[in-house]
Amino acid sequence: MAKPKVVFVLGGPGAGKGTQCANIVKEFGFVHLSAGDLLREERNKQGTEYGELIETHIRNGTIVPVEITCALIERAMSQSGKEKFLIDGFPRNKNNLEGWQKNMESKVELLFVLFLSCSEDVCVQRCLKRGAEGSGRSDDNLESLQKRIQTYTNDTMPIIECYKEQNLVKTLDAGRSIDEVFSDIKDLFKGV
Ligand code: UP5
Ligand code: MG
Repeated sequence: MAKPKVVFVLGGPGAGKGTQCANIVKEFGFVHLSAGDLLREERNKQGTEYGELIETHIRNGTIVPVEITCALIERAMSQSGKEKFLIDGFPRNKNNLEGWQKNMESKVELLFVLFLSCSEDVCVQRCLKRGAEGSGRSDDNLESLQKRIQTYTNDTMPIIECYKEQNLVKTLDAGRSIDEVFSDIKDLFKGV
């Protein structure tokens, strides 16, 4: 049987990963797996042993150990029964990358990495706006956002660089309108 196909979607907080993944799902039939959403769902479960640990990382903008995140992703992939996945917001640091390489890399076909590139300022403003509109996310506040940006710059950018060296990264300017960004995304997904 063919291996499941994967596109990683990376970019800073508020770059539009979730928004654009929803658009891609509608047009191209991928399954959207947001690592952040999977972690928030796990945190909210009754009786999970990881709830507190996940919440602490989310508030501090630090990264949950890969064993937890990768297991959630793998489970969601197999439960879906589908074969084309957008993995949104993962891998975000060296620990994530190494865990993925060890457990998952050989089981999937990585098509490319979609990098939604966006200025720090725009990222912060979008998340603050979402928070003010009642997102309910415990990390949509200035203090958490400063930490999320720091983690993104220090830990996630080197992972994107690593994939760039393998010529796997497709970069788009995500500071534009949702429609403008999606119009370019469509060109990238045609024929996938
Ligand atoms: N918006 C979107 N696009 C817009 C546009 N072009 N113009 C104007 N507005 C736009 O969008 C954010 C907001 O901006 C929305 O209000 C949207 O309408 C608007 P969204 O599509 O949600 O952006 P996204 O990039 O998905 O932002 P998100 O906040 O989800 O990104 P993060 O990467 O910060 O959050 P995530 O959920 O991935 O992770 C949260 C935390 O979980 C991490 O900080 C970490 O602690 C933990 N985590 C891990 O530990 N490991 C993981 O593998 C993943 C997460
Ligand atoms: Mg998101």
